[in-house]
Amino acid sequence: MQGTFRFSFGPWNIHEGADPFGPEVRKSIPFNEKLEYYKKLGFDGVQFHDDDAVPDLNNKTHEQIIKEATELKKVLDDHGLVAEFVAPRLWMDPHTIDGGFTSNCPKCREYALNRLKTTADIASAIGAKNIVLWLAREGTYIRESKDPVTATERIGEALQMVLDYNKDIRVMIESKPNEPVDHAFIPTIGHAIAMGLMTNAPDRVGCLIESAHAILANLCPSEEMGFALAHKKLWSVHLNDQNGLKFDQDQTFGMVDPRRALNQVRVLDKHGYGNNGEWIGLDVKVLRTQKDDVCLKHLEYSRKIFLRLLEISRSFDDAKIEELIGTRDYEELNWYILDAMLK
Ligand code: XUL
Ligand code: MN
Repeated sequence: MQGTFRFSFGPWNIHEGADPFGPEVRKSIPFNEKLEYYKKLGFDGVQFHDDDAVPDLNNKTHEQIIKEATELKKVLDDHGLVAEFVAPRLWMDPHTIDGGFTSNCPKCREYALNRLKTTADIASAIGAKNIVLWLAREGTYIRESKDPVTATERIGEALQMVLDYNKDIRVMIESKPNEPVDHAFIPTIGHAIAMGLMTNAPDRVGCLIESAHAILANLCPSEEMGFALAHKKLWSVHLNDQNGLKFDQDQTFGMVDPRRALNQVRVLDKHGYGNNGEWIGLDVKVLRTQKDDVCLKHLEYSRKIFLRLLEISRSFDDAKIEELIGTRDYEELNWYILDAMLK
Protein backbone atom coordinates (compact mmCIF):
# COMPACT_ATOMS: atom_id res chain seq x y z
CA MET A 1 0.00 0.00 0.00
CA GLN A 2 1.52 3.32 -1.06
CA GLY A 3 1.41 6.44 1.09
CA THR A 4 -0.52 9.66 0.47
CA PHE A 5 1.50 12.81 0.96
CA ARG A 6 0.37 16.29 1.96
CA PHE A 7 2.82 18.82 3.34
CA SER A 8 2.81 21.15 6.34
CA PHE A 9 5.15 23.52 8.15
CA GLY A 10 4.99 26.06 10.97
CA PRO A 11 5.28 29.86 10.81
CA TRP A 12 8.60 29.54 12.73
CA ASN A 13 10.09 27.86 9.63
CA ILE A 14 10.19 31.28 7.97
CA HIS A 15 12.31 33.43 10.27
CA GLU A 16 14.73 36.31 10.59
CA GLY A 17 17.89 34.29 11.15
CA ALA A 18 18.96 35.25 14.69
CA ASP A 19 21.11 32.61 16.40
CA PRO A 20 22.79 32.52 19.84
CA PHE A 21 25.75 34.44 18.38
CA GLY A 22 24.17 37.06 16.19
CA PRO A 23 21.05 39.14 15.57
CA GLU A 24 18.36 38.96 12.88
CA VAL A 25 19.61 39.23 9.30
CA ARG A 26 16.29 39.31 7.41
CA LYS A 27 13.15 41.37 7.76
CA SER A 28 10.16 39.91 9.60
CA ILE A 29 7.37 38.55 7.47
CA PRO A 30 3.97 39.08 9.12
CA PHE A 31 1.97 35.93 9.88
CA ASN A 32 -0.77 36.78 7.36
CA GLU A 33 1.82 37.20 4.62
CA LYS A 34 3.36 33.84 5.55
CA LEU A 35 -0.05 32.22 5.05
CA GLU A 36 -0.02 33.48 1.45
CA TYR A 37 3.08 31.40 0.71
CA TYR A 38 1.75 28.01 1.83
CA LYS A 39 -0.26 27.07 -1.27
CA LYS A 40 2.27 28.69 -3.62
CA LEU A 41 4.97 26.44 -2.18
CA GLY A 42 2.76 23.33 -2.38
CA PHE A 43 1.79 23.13 1.32
CA ASP A 44 -1.75 22.61 2.66
CA GLY A 45 -1.20 22.29 6.40
CA VAL A 46 -0.12 24.75 9.10
CA GLN A 47 1.55 23.72 12.35
CA PHE A 48 1.14 26.03 15.32
CA HIS A 49 2.62 26.79 18.66
CA ASP A 50 -0.13 28.04 20.96
CA ASP A 51 1.17 31.62 20.74
CA ASP A 52 1.67 31.44 16.97
CA ALA A 53 -2.10 30.99 16.89
CA VAL A 54 -2.90 33.53 19.62
CA PRO A 55 0.04 35.87 20.35
CA ASP A 56 0.60 37.28 23.83
CA LEU A 57 -1.44 34.54 25.48
CA ASN A 58 -0.52 35.39 29.07
CA ASN A 59 -2.16 38.80 28.81
CA LYS A 60 -5.48 37.63 27.37
CA THR A 61 -8.60 36.24 28.98
CA HIS A 62 -9.78 32.76 28.09
CA GLU A 63 -12.68 34.31 26.22
CA GLN A 64 -10.36 36.52 24.13
CA ILE A 65 -8.10 33.56 23.36
CA ILE A 66 -11.00 31.47 22.05
CA LYS A 67 -12.38 34.42 20.07
CA GLU A 68 -9.04 34.99 18.35
CA ALA A 69 -8.54 31.28 17.68
CA THR A 70 -12.03 31.09 16.14
CA GLU A 71 -11.20 34.06 13.89
CA LEU A 72 -7.95 32.36 12.89
CA LYS A 73 -9.92 29.27 11.82
CA LYS A 74 -11.87 31.48 9.37
CA VAL A 75 -8.63 32.93 7.97
CA LEU A 76 -7.26 29.41 7.47
CA ASP A 77 -10.50 28.36 5.76
CA ASP A 78 -10.25 31.38 3.44
CA HIS A 79 -6.77 30.26 2.40
CA GLY A 80 -7.90 26.65 1.99
CA LEU A 81 -5.45 25.65 4.73
CA VAL A 82 -5.82 23.14 7.56
CA ALA A 83 -4.33 23.33 11.06
CA GLU A 84 -2.34 20.14 11.69
CA PHE A 85 -1.53 20.60 15.37
CA VAL A 86 -1.00 23.04 18.21
CA ALA A 87 2.02 22.75 20.55
CA PRO A 88 2.36 24.61 23.86
CA ARG A 89 5.51 26.75 23.75
CA LEU A 90 6.67 25.65 27.17
CA TRP A 91 10.22 26.88 26.91
CA MET A 92 10.12 30.68 26.53
CA ASP A 93 8.10 31.81 29.52
CA PRO A 94 9.78 32.81 32.83
CA HIS A 95 7.62 30.11 34.51
CA THR A 96 9.34 27.40 32.45
CA ILE A 97 13.01 28.22 33.06
CA ASP A 98 13.43 24.87 34.85
CA GLY A 99 10.91 22.99 32.70
CA GLY A 100 7.12 22.89 32.67
CA PHE A 101 5.56 19.67 33.95
CA THR A 102 8.80 18.63 35.65
CA SER A 103 9.76 21.99 37.14
CA ASN A 104 10.73 21.83 40.80
CA CYS A 105 8.45 24.81 41.45
CA PRO A 106 4.78 23.83 42.09
CA LYS A 107 3.44 27.17 40.78
CA CYS A 108 5.41 26.75 37.56
CA ARG A 109 4.04 23.21 37.12
CA GLU A 110 0.56 24.62 37.57
CA TYR A 111 1.31 27.25 34.91
CA ALA A 112 2.45 24.50 32.50
CA LEU A 113 -0.70 22.43 33.08
CA ASN A 114 -2.95 25.45 32.55
CA ARG A 115 -1.09 26.32 29.38
CA LEU A 116 -1.59 22.76 28.12
CA LYS A 117 -5.34 23.12 28.72
CA THR A 118 -5.33 26.41 26.78
CA THR A 119 -3.46 24.66 23.96
CA ALA A 120 -6.19 22.03 23.81
CA ASP A 121 -8.85 24.75 23.69
CA ILE A 122 -7.03 26.55 20.87
CA ALA A 123 -6.63 23.26 18.98
CA SER A 124 -10.39 22.65 19.17
CA ALA A 125 -11.17 26.22 18.09
CA ILE A 126 -8.94 26.03 14.99
CA GLY A 127 -10.07 22.52 14.07
CA ALA A 128 -6.85 20.65 14.93
CA LYS A 129 -7.25 17.16 16.37
CA ASN A 130 -3.66 16.92 17.56
CA ILE A 131 -1.48 18.45 20.22
CA VAL A 132 2.29 18.13 19.93
CA LEU A 133 4.44 17.96 23.02
CA TRP A 134 8.04 18.79 22.35
CA LEU A 135 9.23 18.48 25.95
CA ALA A 136 11.94 21.09 25.52
CA ARG A 137 13.02 21.75 29.09
CA GLU A 138 11.68 18.56 30.69
CA GLY A 139 15.14 17.35 31.60
CA THR A 140 18.24 18.39 33.49
CA TYR A 141 21.47 20.31 33.22
CA ILE A 142 22.56 18.96 36.61
CA ARG A 143 21.42 15.37 37.08
CA GLU A 144 20.82 15.62 40.84
CA SER A 145 18.43 18.55 40.36
CA LYS A 146 15.44 16.34 39.47
CA ASP A 147 14.40 12.83 40.35
CA PRO A 148 13.84 10.93 37.07
CA VAL A 149 11.06 8.75 38.49
CA THR A 150 9.10 11.72 39.78
CA ALA A 151 9.75 13.60 36.53
CA THR A 152 8.47 10.73 34.37
CA GLU A 153 5.38 10.41 36.58
CA ARG A 154 4.74 14.14 36.28
CA ILE A 155 4.89 13.98 32.47
CA GLY A 156 2.46 11.02 32.64
CA GLU A 157 0.12 13.02 34.88
CA ALA A 158 0.20 15.98 32.47
CA LEU A 159 -0.74 13.63 29.62
CA GLN A 160 -3.60 12.15 31.63
CA MET A 161 -4.80 15.62 32.60
CA VAL A 162 -5.07 16.84 28.99
CA LEU A 163 -6.61 13.57 27.74
CA ASP A 164 -9.31 13.91 30.41
CA TYR A 165 -9.73 17.64 29.78
CA ASN A 166 -10.46 17.33 26.08
CA LYS A 167 -11.74 13.96 24.89
CA ASP A 168 -11.46 14.91 21.20
CA ILE A 169 -7.75 15.51 21.02
CA ARG A 170 -4.78 13.20 20.60
CA VAL A 171 -1.27 13.92 21.85
CA MET A 172 1.83 13.37 19.72
CA ILE A 173 5.09 13.40 21.66
CA GLU A 174 8.09 14.76 19.73
CA SER A 175 11.16 13.28 21.38
CA LYS A 176 14.57 14.94 21.36
CA PRO A 177 17.57 13.82 23.43
CA ASN A 178 19.13 17.20 24.26
CA GLU A 179 19.08 20.95 23.55
CA PRO A 180 18.11 23.14 25.23
CA VAL A 181 18.67 20.81 28.22
CA ASP A 182 21.72 18.62 28.65
CA HIS A 183 19.63 15.49 29.01
CA ALA A 184 15.91 15.17 28.20
CA PHE A 185 13.58 12.78 30.03
CA ILE A 186 11.93 11.57 26.80
CA PRO A 187 14.95 11.27 24.48
CA THR A 188 13.70 8.76 21.90
CA ILE A 189 10.54 7.55 20.24
CA GLY A 190 10.55 4.36 22.33
CA HIS A 191 10.30 6.57 25.42
CA ALA A 192 7.52 8.61 23.78
CA ILE A 193 5.44 5.55 22.94
CA ALA A 194 5.94 4.11 26.44
CA MET A 195 4.54 7.34 27.96
CA GLY A 196 1.10 6.50 26.55
CA LEU A 197 1.10 3.41 28.78
CA MET A 198 1.17 5.66 31.85
CA THR A 199 -2.30 6.96 30.90
CA ASN A 200 -5.68 5.25 30.74
CA ALA A 201 -5.99 6.19 27.03
CA PRO A 202 -2.81 4.96 25.29
CA ASP A 203 -4.75 4.88 22.00
CA ARG A 204 -4.74 8.71 22.09
CA VAL A 205 -1.00 9.08 22.65
CA GLY A 206 1.28 8.75 19.64
CA CYS A 207 4.41 10.37 18.35
CA LEU A 208 5.98 12.78 15.92
CA ILE A 209 9.44 11.80 14.68
CA GLU A 210 11.86 14.52 13.68
CA SER A 211 14.78 13.30 11.57
CA ALA A 212 17.31 15.61 13.26
CA HIS A 213 16.18 14.59 16.74
CA ALA A 214 16.68 10.89 15.94
CA ILE A 215 20.13 11.65 14.53
CA LEU A 216 21.01 13.66 17.66
CA ALA A 217 20.22 10.48 19.65
CA ASN A 218 22.66 8.71 17.29
CA LEU A 219 19.73 6.73 15.87
CA CYS A 220 18.63 6.17 12.30
CA PRO A 221 15.44 8.17 11.52
CA SER A 222 13.98 5.60 9.11
CA GLU A 223 14.44 2.80 11.68
CA GLU A 224 12.80 4.98 14.33
CA MET A 225 9.92 5.55 11.91
CA GLY A 226 9.70 1.81 11.30
CA PHE A 227 9.46 1.16 15.05
CA ALA A 228 6.69 3.73 15.44
CA LEU A 229 4.84 2.46 12.34
CA ALA A 230 4.93 -1.09 13.72
CA HIS A 231 3.29 0.25 16.88
CA LYS A 232 0.74 2.26 14.80
CA LYS A 233 2.01 5.37 16.56
CA LEU A 234 3.57 7.42 13.78
CA TRP A 235 1.04 10.24 13.55
CA SER A 236 3.35 12.98 12.24
CA VAL A 237 6.91 13.62 11.11
CA HIS A 238 9.28 16.57 11.03
CA LEU A 239 11.56 15.80 8.14
CA ASN A 240 14.87 17.66 7.93
CA ASP A 241 18.57 16.83 8.07
CA GLN A 242 21.41 17.05 10.57
CA ASN A 243 25.17 16.81 10.17
CA GLY A 244 26.29 14.72 13.14
CA LEU A 245 26.03 15.22 16.88
CA LYS A 246 25.95 18.97 17.39
CA PHE A 247 23.26 21.64 17.85
CA ASP A 248 19.88 20.96 16.22
CA GLN A 249 20.42 22.12 12.64
CA ASP A 250 17.01 21.60 10.98
CA GLN A 251 18.66 21.50 7.57
CA THR A 252 16.84 21.10 4.28
CA PHE A 253 15.60 17.51 3.95
CA GLY A 254 18.31 15.32 2.37
CA MET A 255 20.96 18.09 2.47
CA VAL A 256 23.52 16.00 4.36
CA ASP A 257 22.65 12.40 3.59
CA PRO A 258 20.26 11.83 0.66
CA ARG A 259 20.32 8.07 1.16
CA ARG A 260 19.22 8.45 4.78
CA ALA A 261 16.46 10.73 3.45
CA LEU A 262 15.52 8.17 0.78
CA ASN A 263 15.08 5.52 3.45
CA GLN A 264 12.72 7.77 5.41
CA VAL A 265 10.62 8.38 2.30
CA ARG A 266 10.72 4.66 1.50
CA VAL A 267 9.57 3.41 4.90
CA LEU A 268 6.75 5.97 4.96
CA ASP A 269 5.60 5.11 1.45
CA LYS A 270 5.91 1.32 1.87
CA HIS A 271 3.75 1.40 4.98
CA GLY A 272 0.94 3.64 3.77
CA TYR A 273 1.84 6.74 5.78
CA GLY A 274 -0.63 9.52 5.17
CA ASN A 275 -3.56 7.27 4.31
CA ASN A 276 -5.16 8.12 7.65
CA GLY A 277 -4.56 11.85 7.20
CA GLU A 278 -1.01 12.04 8.61
CA TRP A 279 1.01 14.99 7.32
CA ILE A 280 4.57 15.34 6.07
CA GLY A 281 5.83 18.20 8.23
CA LEU A 282 9.05 19.87 7.16
CA ASP A 283 10.73 21.40 10.22
CA VAL A 284 13.50 23.14 8.32
CA LYS A 285 15.39 26.31 9.09
CA VAL A 286 16.37 29.08 6.67
CA LEU A 287 20.17 29.22 6.39
CA ARG A 288 21.33 32.42 8.07
CA THR A 289 23.18 33.31 4.88
CA GLN A 290 20.00 33.44 2.72
CA LYS A 291 18.90 36.93 1.66
CA ASP A 292 15.30 38.19 2.00
CA ASP A 293 14.25 37.48 -1.57
CA VAL A 294 15.36 33.81 -1.40
CA CYS A 295 14.36 32.90 2.14
CA LEU A 296 11.73 30.27 1.26
CA LYS A 297 13.89 27.91 -0.77
CA HIS A 298 14.51 25.52 2.15
CA LEU A 299 10.77 24.73 2.19
CA GLU A 300 10.38 24.53 -1.57
CA TYR A 301 13.42 22.29 -1.97
CA SER A 302 12.70 20.05 1.03
CA ARG A 303 9.34 19.22 -0.52
CA LYS A 304 10.86 18.82 -3.97
CA ILE A 305 13.62 16.54 -2.65
CA PHE A 306 10.98 14.43 -0.85
CA LEU A 307 9.06 14.02 -4.12
CA ARG A 308 12.21 13.21 -6.13
CA LEU A 309 13.20 10.58 -3.57
CA LEU A 310 9.66 9.20 -3.71
CA GLU A 311 10.05 8.75 -7.47
CA ILE A 312 13.35 6.91 -6.98
CA SER A 313 11.88 4.75 -4.23
CA ARG A 314 8.89 3.82 -6.38
CA SER A 315 11.17 3.00 -9.32
CA PHE A 316 12.82 0.16 -7.41
CA ASP A 317 11.98 -3.33 -8.62
CA ASP A 318 10.77 -5.09 -5.48
CA ALA A 319 11.32 -8.53 -7.03
CA LYS A 320 14.92 -7.62 -7.76
CA ILE A 321 15.43 -6.43 -4.17
CA GLU A 322 13.85 -9.66 -2.87
CA GLU A 323 16.15 -11.70 -5.09
CA LEU A 324 19.24 -9.91 -3.75
CA ILE A 325 18.02 -10.36 -0.19
CA GLY A 326 17.37 -14.04 -0.97
CA THR A 327 20.92 -14.60 -2.19
CA ARG A 328 22.27 -12.40 0.65
CA ASP A 329 24.17 -10.35 -1.91
CA TYR A 330 24.00 -7.12 0.02
CA GLU A 331 26.92 -5.57 -1.90
CA GLU A 332 24.79 -5.88 -5.04
CA LEU A 333 21.80 -4.48 -3.16
CA ASN A 334 23.92 -1.50 -2.09
CA TRP A 335 24.97 -0.95 -5.71
CA TYR A 336 21.37 -1.27 -6.90
CA ILE A 337 20.21 1.48 -4.52
CA LEU A 338 23.17 3.81 -5.08
CA ASP A 339 23.11 3.34 -8.84
CA ALA A 340 19.46 4.46 -8.89
CA MET A 341 20.30 7.49 -6.74
CA LEU A 342 23.35 8.54 -8.74
CA LYS A 343 21.73 8.37 -12.18
C1 XUL B 1 12.52 21.76 18.46
C2 XUL B 1 11.50 21.47 17.48
C3 XUL B 1 10.26 22.28 17.60
C4 XUL B 1 9.03 21.47 17.60
C5 XUL B 1 7.76 22.25 17.73
O1 XUL B 1 13.71 21.17 18.22
O2 XUL B 1 11.70 20.66 16.61
O3 XUL B 1 10.19 23.12 16.50
O4 XUL B 1 8.99 20.81 16.40
O5 XUL B 1 7.62 22.81 18.95
MN1 MN C 1 10.39 19.66 15.25
